[in-house]
Amino acid sequence: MFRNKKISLILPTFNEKDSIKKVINDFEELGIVDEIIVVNNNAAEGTSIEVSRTSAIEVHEKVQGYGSAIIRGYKEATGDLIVVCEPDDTFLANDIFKFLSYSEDVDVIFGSRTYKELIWSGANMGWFLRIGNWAVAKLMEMLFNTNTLTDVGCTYRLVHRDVIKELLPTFMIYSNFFGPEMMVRSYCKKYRCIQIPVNYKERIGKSSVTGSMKNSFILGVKMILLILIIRLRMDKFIFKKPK
Ligand SMILES: Nc1nc2c(ncn2[C@@H]2O[C@H](COP(=O)(O)OP(=O)(O)O)[C@@H](O)[C@H]2O)c(=O)[nH]1
Ligand SMILES: [Mg+2]
Repeated sequence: MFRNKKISLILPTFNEKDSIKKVINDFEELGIVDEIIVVNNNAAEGTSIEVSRTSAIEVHEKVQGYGSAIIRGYKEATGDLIVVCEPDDTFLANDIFKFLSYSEDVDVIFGSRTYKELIWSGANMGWFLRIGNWAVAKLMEMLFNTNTLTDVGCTYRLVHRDVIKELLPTFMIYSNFFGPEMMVRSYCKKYRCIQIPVNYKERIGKSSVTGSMKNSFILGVKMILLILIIRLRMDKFIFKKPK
């Protein structure tokens, strides 16, 4: 609980068998998270056993995709404040306090992984990803007239339950570029949003999204197109929700 508000944590998982238990334990130790929901998205064998050794609840989402897993978690969460993080040990559990401290001021809080001082050695945030995220964030900032944005792909976020319930029907992207969609949908609905710096560490295990420069480049182009398409209100003609 945080000031009488129930806290839910969502951890989507695909390939984090070797780190998920540690990450859950890190959040458990804080003593403030009321509900931990692991969304098993056809995850690596052995993941469920690791989760069963913790207090987390596991749900299985069959539709593949980063967005699909997070959306499922949002549907399951019962807390007043809903936090999404990753079980690959790239984020610090302790950073949840930074999100909570702003939760009384605004509706949605996005993390940013591009602050040099908080990028740990070995983290997958070299110059290309850092500048790329920053550039796409600036495009969003300009087109949607937002506060300062410096990242579009950070999973670590906090949203109030009533806000996410209103946003859920607007989501059309269930794949790897769900992150920027959630941002622009929040701005379109005129929610109060801010972005805050978070620590970003070396991953345990291999990344399945931004592991190579080629994948990151393709993802970046898709994100730019998505932002432009939503700005031009063409999304309903171009995207289809999976059944
Ligand atoms: N690539 C991928 N990631 C998924 C999927 N479902 C859930 N995820 C989660 O999305 C998060 C981001 O993936 P990750 O490989 O860490 O990418 P990175 O953070 O860009 O290096 C992790 O928590 C994954 O477990 C999926 O279908 N594909
Ligand atoms: Mg990751």
